[in-house]
Amino acid sequence: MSDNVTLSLAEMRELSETILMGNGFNEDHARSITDIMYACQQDDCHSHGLHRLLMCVESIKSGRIDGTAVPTITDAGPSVVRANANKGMSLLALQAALPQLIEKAKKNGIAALAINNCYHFSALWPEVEKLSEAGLAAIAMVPSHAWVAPAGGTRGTLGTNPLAFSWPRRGKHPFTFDFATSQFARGEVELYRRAGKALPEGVAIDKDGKPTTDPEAAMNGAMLTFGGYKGSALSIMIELLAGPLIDDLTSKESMDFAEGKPEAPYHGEILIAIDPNLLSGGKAVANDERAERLFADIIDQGARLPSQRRYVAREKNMKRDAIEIPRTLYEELLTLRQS
Ligand code: NDP
Ligand code: PYC
Repeated sequence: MSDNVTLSLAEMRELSETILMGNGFNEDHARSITDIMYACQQDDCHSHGLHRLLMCVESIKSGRIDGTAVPTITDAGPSVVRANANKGMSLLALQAALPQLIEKAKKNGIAALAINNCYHFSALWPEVEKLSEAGLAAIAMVPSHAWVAPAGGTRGTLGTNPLAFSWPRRGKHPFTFDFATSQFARGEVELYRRAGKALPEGVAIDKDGKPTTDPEAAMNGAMLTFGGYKGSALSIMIELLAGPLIDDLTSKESMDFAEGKPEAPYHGEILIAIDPNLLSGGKAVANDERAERLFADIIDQGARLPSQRRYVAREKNMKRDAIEIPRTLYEELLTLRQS
């Protein structure tokens, strides 16, 4: 028997929506959560694909997420939209606020969306990619839980704090990157633990501050930022921009809020959308050509652009109408479907 199970794209969607609705999310939340996991699975981004259903169900079972929360969207200024997720998952709030963010960025050149009071578990690239599909450059950031030690530190203070950026390209998929500012995303460490694999050196320290390659010890100790003090500074910036700047929690405050419950982190998110046409004085077409020359020069050397792997995976998986997940995960998901 294979270690993996193959699902069609429709089966994957059905499995996810059934589990979410069977465990307390209403149809709108189940759809918006599934959309993002579907996108991840389709692009072979496994740490934030169907595996995250486990976190969604654990979170709602802990009794504090509102699986029926209706987000409140506020026009907070010419270039500012605020979305209150009202203790629901972030994704429905994002979905509801996105049209206003796009409209404001196109009108004023730049606009920001602050999402508040949301539980958050997802990858950010589908969000910035959507903004680039609307012709905008975009940045998104979130804190998480205080699992990551600052450079030179010994205990978790920072989150895994992802930073996502996207740049629109005419007739092509956007240039997009999205990564944790920790060496590894927490989800990746979990996948190593589930697979019984050792982590590479330099990813984490144990609870006594000693280097470790044991995923369990890493989860009980602290993870490390990428790029030493540089990643650490970026991570602190994300804490500030997606925390105090938008009147929401830092990773440390989010962890305290959870009171040890196995929930998704609870905090805010910031998205910034920029219109290349207004910012370049109406010369977006000419400047696009310059951006394309930059990309060509990178590819010409044998280097690859971030997201290139994803787009190849997407095409392959869409064509064969199939994705694979580990059999152990599939069996766990079937039990959630029945619960
Ligand atoms: P990775 O370390 O896998 O890096 C991902 C990014 O780097 C992608 O854009 C990827 O492109 C690009 N990349 C990877 N290798 C190369 C290469 N050789 N050359 C050029 N580009 C490359 O990501 P992480 O594990 O740090 O993060 C994974 C996901 O976890 C992210 O989507 C993030 O949003 C999510 N996350 C969410 C958190 C949350 O609180 N919600 C917290 C932390 C992470 P490609 O995809 O094409 O390989
Ligand atoms: O992988 O670090 C992570 C993560 C945290 C919250 C959601 N994903």
